[in-house]
Amino acid sequence: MSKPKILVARAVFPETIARLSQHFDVESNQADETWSKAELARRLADKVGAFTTGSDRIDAEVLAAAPHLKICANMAVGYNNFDVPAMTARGVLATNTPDVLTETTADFGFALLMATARRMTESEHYLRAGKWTKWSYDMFAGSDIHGATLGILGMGRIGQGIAKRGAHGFGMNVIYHNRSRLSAELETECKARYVSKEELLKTADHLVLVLPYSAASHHTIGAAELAQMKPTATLVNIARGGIVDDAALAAALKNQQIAAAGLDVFEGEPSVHPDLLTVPNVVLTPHIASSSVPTRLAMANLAADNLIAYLTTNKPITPLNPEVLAA
Ligand code: 8YV
Repeated sequence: MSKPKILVARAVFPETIARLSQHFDVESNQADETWSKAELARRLADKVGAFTTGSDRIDAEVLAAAPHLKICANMAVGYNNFDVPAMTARGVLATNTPDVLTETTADFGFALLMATARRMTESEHYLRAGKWTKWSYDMFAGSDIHGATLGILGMGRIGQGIAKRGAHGFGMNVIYHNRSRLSAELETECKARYVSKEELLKTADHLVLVLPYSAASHHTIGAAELAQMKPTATLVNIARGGIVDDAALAAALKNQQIAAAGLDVFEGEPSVHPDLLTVPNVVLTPHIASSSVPTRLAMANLAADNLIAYLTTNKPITPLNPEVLAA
């Protein structure tokens, strides 16, 4: 009997391909070519499953070209590349990779915060450029992490991980805002106090964004919000491009309306707003918050396991639209 056909839309660990190949006839993109949406749709025409990443858009148009498709397994916890209602309407299961990346991503969020507040990349560029000729009393003087007020916008698993690092590791005063308030037990565990968005913006010394992207969270931080922040504040975005209005942020950094920003995600990435590339008080990284070797492997394996579990036993591990199963 021939094996079911699946598509792996981007290059992944060879061991993940090998694992999938035990169950499926795998077409993979190990060359890591950049496929257009039309190309992705064309390759999905005869597939029952797809292994996707955040760069692969699955919407009604793609689904219309993939009549046999039963599941798209995203190697990401975020899934704004999926039109989930369109997938549900077509009976296509969506899965993501929660939990396995929480601690690694929280580590990175904290690292980016520290690099930003303490001006690490700016000072490194200065040193590499041969400009360091003497000690100065205020050389790259930044802001403190310990004892400062850490604001977190979006208090899911990753936000909680950052809160715990700040509160327990660095003695920070942690405040947060979220669509829904955490239980009293979780607030105690994270040593975090719930505040309004306005209070968060006004009182945070360091504001970290960890909320999911949707039409509702588009430009959650724009010119008006940046204007409410302290002039000494730092802003860190490890969530998604589009949550911050990058043009407004570049202007705020240029005018020193806020002190600095650390950005791992960008509107329209991998393109980066040109003004962000010219301001010195910003640390820029190419969407790597989850990128430790063990975590990326765990994410790939969970996406693969979702494909295997659903297509062989009908029991996916981390479904996003379980109503498809009931139907
Ligand atoms: C991924 C991420 O690297 O999991 C997420 O939501 O943003 C990252 O961990 C990226 O989306 C690739 O799929």
